[in-house]
Amino acid sequence: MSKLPKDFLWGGAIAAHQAEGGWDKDGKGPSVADVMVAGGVKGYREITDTVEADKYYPNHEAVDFYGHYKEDVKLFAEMGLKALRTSINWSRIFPMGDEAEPNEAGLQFYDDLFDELIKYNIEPVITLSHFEIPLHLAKEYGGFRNRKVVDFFVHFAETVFKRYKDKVKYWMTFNEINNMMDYESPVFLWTNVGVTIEEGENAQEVMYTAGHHALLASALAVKKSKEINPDFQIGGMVAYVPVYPLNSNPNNVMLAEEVMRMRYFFPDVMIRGYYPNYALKLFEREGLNIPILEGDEAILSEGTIDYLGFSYYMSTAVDVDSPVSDVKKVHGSVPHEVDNPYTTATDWGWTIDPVGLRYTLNRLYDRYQIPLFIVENGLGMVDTVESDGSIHDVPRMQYLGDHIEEIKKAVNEDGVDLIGYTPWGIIDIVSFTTGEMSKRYGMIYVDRDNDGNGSLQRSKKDSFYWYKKVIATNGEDL
Ligand code: P53
Repeated sequence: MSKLPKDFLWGGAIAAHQAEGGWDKDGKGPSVADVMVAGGVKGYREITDTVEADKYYPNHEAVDFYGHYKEDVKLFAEMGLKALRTSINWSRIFPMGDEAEPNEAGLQFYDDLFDELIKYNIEPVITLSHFEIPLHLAKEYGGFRNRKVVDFFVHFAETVFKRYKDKVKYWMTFNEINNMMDYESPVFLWTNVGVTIEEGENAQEVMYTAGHHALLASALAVKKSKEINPDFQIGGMVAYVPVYPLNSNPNNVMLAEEVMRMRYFFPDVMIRGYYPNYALKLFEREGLNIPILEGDEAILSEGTIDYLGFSYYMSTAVDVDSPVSDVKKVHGSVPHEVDNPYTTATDWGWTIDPVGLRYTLNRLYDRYQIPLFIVENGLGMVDTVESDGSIHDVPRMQYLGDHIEEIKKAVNEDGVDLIGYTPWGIIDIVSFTTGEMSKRYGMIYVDRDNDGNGSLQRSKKDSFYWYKKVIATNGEDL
């Protein structure tokens, strides 16, 4: 079988709020992530009004990538990473979000980080908004339900595009912008767009309003970016969890198709530059009043993205005969969801389905015909440290290897245009959905537990050596 392209971006991914810590260092303001206490597999993370003294907020210190980045980047280089995906912590640059002038110390941190990456020929792949909206914008403006926040985002984007125009080529606007489609679970609207639903509000209408504003913000940022550096590659980013029909019942096939619009709505607009008919029909049918103003259509059509980044962890299935369900899962729920008898699941209930990744690559490439980038994939599991300090994370290597096999088929047999692969949590970080440290994805272990104890010392898991070999052989030796 022929190899993956020579310039394939083998990498790793993290997000600022889950890795950096230093939540109030050097002028950083609090973000929406800084008021989220730890939860668990069974319950959502509580979102507090302000930072409360007697509560534990795992993102405040996280794994202190802020203080350890040089050591960590050196380990990434040793592994052979060609790319590191992370995000710029918005409230490090604009502590409140609505300032005219940025915080120089925050900008300097990312200059130093990008310089360190470039020193080792590691391409930075940067998300502008990965659940790190300044808390002030959420509290005082209502987040992206307020159109003013679009301007603040664009100002932030323009500031960092200008500052890093010679250091960063690959950008993404919003991480998993489609998470907010699960608007009945408070955590997704909060982290995606800084929105809280008030008593008596039509949550669907609020979501599409904030969603429209986020789409405008993304499109305006894309347009602005090209004026700053026409070589920039600006992507969108979605959480892609394919929804299968449970069986060949035509009604299930159609149901799966409809439910998949939860995944497609945002990229449809970001890639085609206009609202799909199924959404316009929904607004009409449900009587949703979405503030699409004159001129917005032009903004959307002029700010289409260059590539689509996506996360892939799992698939799910639906059945018309199953109730819409009020079981809300911490990782997001879809209506009529049922267990798929053909897939197994992790301890956190995320199904394991490598073939689903090849299917995903094909569905997305067929639909959009633009380059794709797998910017998250991985297995969250409990790691055991042996008495000699070694960590034999066999299931992780198995999971990643099985997925890489399917990636190779998608590229070599199906002809999908794929930029790269950056497995999630390349170094252990705080889990987004649960706030735990024990749900680990890393190939580099960090000594820290769910309560914040531990030396923060880094060590190599077996998967570190394994992934190094995978990269060195361009995916041949799995
Ligand atoms: P943790 C749902 C489905 C797929 C990916 O999650 C998801 C979600 C939740 O929105 O989120 C991404 O740490 C997200 C990362 C996150 C990662 O999945 O809960 O972009 O920030 O850490 C893994 O295991």
